[in-house]
Amino acid sequence: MGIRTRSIALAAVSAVVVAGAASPALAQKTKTITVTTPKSSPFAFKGMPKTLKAGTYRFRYVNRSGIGHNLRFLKSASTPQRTTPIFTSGSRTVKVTLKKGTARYECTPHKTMMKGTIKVT
Ligand SMILES: [Cu+2]
Repeated sequence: MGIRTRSIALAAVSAVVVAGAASPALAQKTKTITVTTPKSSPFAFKGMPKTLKAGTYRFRYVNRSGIGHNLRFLKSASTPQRTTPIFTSGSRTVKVTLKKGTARYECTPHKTMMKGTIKVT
């Protein structure tokens, strides 16, 4: 039994480990939804869906307004409370698991005009 035999055996083990890890990770990949507040519409959440299937989502909130905003999901029967920090430029991400019902979201400093709901089916 030389060095060559041993290398082949190790290569086979590595291949099995990689294949086993890749399949479940792909199947459970969290969907990312990008929501943007553009400069031209500095108090809007553009790209926020009106309806979604129940499940876990990553919301990537892009703020191009230069105004301090956050994207906050309010606690309800379908939504746990989750929020990005308040920030003025760039993007932040919030991960949320939605259940069937109505999910509510807002920007905390501007909640009278920056708010909405998602129907979760
Ligand atoms: Cu705001």
